[in-house]
Amino acid sequence: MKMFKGLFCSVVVAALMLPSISWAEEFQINAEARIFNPDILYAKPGDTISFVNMASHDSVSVAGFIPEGAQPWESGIGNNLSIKVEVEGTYLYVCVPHLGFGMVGIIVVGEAKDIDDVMTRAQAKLEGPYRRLIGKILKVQQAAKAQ
Ligand SMILES: [Cu+2]
Repeated sequence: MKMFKGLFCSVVVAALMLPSISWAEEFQINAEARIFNPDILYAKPGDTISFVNMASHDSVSVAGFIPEGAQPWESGIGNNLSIKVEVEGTYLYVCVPHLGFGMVGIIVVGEAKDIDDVMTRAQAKLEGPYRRLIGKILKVQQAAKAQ
């Protein structure tokens, strides 16, 4: 019995230590008036990101501007939404009702290795208010170069 107790304690201790190595984080992106805060979020594969305070807002991933194999999302207006990001790369999203105000954001999962390609495609393909994303892509690009 004593041995089992010792073994049990070892397992508990090991279980408590493991998450400190690979613990997935949870982030919140708060919808505030006409912006997402933060508008640029850095996360890791496996992390969860929640869009909160979404009354009158939505969060919609931009088609063609999330990594290949990643799940697109669309919260619907007024709905909070949690997504789990698994695929490394750059994700662009917008709030459709407030797109004209520049209510757009970027999630970078892992390293922003694809950011130059994203910028090239964004300049070629994004139209109208979607071009508000280009300034934010530029910030991620500059941060990646500064490293
Ligand atoms: Cu909005």
